Amino acid sequence: MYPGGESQLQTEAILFDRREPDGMMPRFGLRRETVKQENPVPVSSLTASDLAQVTRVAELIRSHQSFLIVGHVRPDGDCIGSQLALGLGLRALGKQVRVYTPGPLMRHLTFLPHAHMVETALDMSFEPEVTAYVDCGGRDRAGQDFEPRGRIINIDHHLSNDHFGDAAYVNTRATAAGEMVYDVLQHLGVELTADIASALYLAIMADSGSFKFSNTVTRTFEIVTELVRAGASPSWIASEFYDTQRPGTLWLKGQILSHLHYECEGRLCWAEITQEMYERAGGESCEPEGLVSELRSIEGVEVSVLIHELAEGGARAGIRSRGTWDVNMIATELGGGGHRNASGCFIRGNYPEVRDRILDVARRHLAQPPAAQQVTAG
Ligand SMILES: [Mn+2]
Repeated sequence: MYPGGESQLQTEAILFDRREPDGMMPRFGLRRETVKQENPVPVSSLTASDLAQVTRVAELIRSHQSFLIVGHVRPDGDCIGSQLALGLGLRALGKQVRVYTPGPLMRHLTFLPHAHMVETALDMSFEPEVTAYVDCGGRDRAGQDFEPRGRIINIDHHLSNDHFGDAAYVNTRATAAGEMVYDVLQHLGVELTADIASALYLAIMADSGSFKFSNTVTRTFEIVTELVRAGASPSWIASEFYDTQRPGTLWLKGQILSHLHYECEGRLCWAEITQEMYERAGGESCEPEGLVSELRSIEGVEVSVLIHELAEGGARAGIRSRGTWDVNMIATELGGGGHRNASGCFIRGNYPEVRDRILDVARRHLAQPPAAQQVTAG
């Protein structure tokens, strides 16, 4: 099941250099420590406030028996990986666990061991003592119709998260929600099995853009080192996640790439996927993975926007930026949110009008230097 997963690192010791990249608040100070292979030290270098939050979440978990773990609509690798890892970890503690996503569950997310645990239809007869939100920037991210039951746990790394719930662990510096689930499971003393490690590896790999995005810091690699040690196979997970494209996906990618729009002197690049394009490609499940990030990679482009026409009317958009451009501000103004360099929004209404509104807000932000970006209420 895990090609290469059984091989263990033979390294005697690893040196951790806990410096942050320039411009970031130092989280751990500069210190070195030696980690022995036979007895890996858990990565417990959290700030006091992070640790207090993790402790509260862990206490709520310890004192309850049944859990519904919920993620966001259109789950990504971080969402599914984090949900599964938390679900497996709590089961290992003898808890009763159900894992739910409003879906749709794309094919490249179903390869993980125990992926069948993820349900896309909510069993209304299940009455959990606790609902645990994972990777949800707000309660509404779990779907408009979803109502939590029991106490609420909130584990998330989005800027838009308002610390909702009875126990919240919100860390906007975390690479992925998976990193935070790792912290919680470590705190609970859950053994890091190969299955849990693989789910967490997918989460962190997906949200860091395979360790390329600016959210990739020393702590990312410290945790990932532990995951690989526990049996996660980087090559297998990357291959299952990225190398499973359908012909329709590549056709759609070709259509989008040959119809790119450049504005604001080339700093804004946008494209759209209409319902007609999805129909010709073979359905929305043929959506290309990571395409909006690829548009940002074009020389001179600072902000990229990929707009999807929704079957029910309106649009959702992925928005990416590089450097200091804060696309969370653009998304927030459009009723969405996310991270500084990666955000999104979802707007109902007439498609051409919604598309133009998204573009107008993006153009206005790009007309001024990044430091002068202003959010207008609306
Ligand atoms: Mn995430």
